[in-house]
Amino acid sequence: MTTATLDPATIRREFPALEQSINGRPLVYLDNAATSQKPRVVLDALQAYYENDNANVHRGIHELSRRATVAYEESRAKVAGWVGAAEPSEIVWTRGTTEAINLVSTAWGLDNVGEGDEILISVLEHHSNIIPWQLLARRTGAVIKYIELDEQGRWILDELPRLLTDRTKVVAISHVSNALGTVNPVKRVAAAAHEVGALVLVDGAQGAVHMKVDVQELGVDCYAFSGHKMCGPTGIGALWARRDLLDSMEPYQGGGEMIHFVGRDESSWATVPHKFEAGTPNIAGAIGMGTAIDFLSGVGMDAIAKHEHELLEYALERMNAVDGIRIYGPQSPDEHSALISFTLGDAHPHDISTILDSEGIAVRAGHHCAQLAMQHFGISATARASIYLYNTESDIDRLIEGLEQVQGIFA
Ligand code: C6P
Repeated sequence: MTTATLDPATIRREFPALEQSINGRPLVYLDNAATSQKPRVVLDALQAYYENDNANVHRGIHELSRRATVAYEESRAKVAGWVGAAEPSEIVWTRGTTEAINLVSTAWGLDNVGEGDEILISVLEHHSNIIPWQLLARRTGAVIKYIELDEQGRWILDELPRLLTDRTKVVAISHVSNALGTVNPVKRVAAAAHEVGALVLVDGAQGAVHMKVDVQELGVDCYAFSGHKMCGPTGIGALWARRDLLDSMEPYQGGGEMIHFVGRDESSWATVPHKFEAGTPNIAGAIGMGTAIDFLSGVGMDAIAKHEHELLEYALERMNAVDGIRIYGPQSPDEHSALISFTLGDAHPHDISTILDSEGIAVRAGHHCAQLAMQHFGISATARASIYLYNTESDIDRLIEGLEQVQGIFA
């Protein structure tokens, strides 16, 4: 049942991993952008699949295979509903966001991008949305262009008319930055990209996790996301793409399950989405991701977004009062997802993370697989606290205590 508000104390009880102590202190988990913790229902669904229904999908005539196939395809339908796909066949299971982007850059890119064509990405992208396009450019002779950032890590869109040309074949952009938390104006860029006939791919790894996503409303062609950042298991994710686009693409990998007929010289392919799902898939992972969607839907995405926003405002206010702190990314919480990237005086982000860990507080430190964004600010790393539905004000208070300790050591 959807509720307008959420009680994190109740929610936390669903997550066994949150019940432990680290270095003698109750765990404060603020590394959700890297991966979220998993609720008991997801863990139970994985166990139940292996205990009761374990069989390969779309292959057996027997009862276990039938059950596994039904659960696997039901999960696909849930994922389709999660992002507003027109039909479940528009969802291709992948290992995660990274594989979904590589699928498009390879299967679509090699047939549609040629020498001198242009690929537009942004300086804010995760390496998963840079390297696949660099590989494509290297193989085809295409050129990569960049949307630059302003001093708050927002895209500079005044340049868009110059950046988009009749050679632009694809625009690949993130919905939400994992390095700074910026919520990007994807819809606006997608509309401009379509005017020059470019394909629009969105890296939704940090998007579909925190907000209701409707790919039709966003007006994009492909949306890639991962299960493990939204309470699901690792090793599973999805690519949503328009059906006609998927139909027009060659397979990404060859093997079992993706064929219709195999001959000695020529073979034909299964229909979409199976054409893109060679080999035995991550069946348990897919079922777990569907269960995670049920769980998040039960809590209510509006309630989750509201809770995270309130916590973000609280965290920004308290963190801004810490002496020597610098917070990167948009200063307004309205342009900001529930993730705060920061440095503190002369303390190296790795030292910040180590000291916080000694207090049982988990944050990430490093370049966050976004080295271009770090270079934009002339730094090599930040510390990053990322919030999810089970975090509380008291988690933020513990973070502040930890930061004061760091400050004391490096003063
Ligand atoms: N970011 C982080 O700590 P995979 O690994 O395929 O599930 O997701 C890759 C990915 C792509 N795009 C964005 C915006 C991401 O945040 C991530 C994963 C993690 O920020 C691990 S580097």
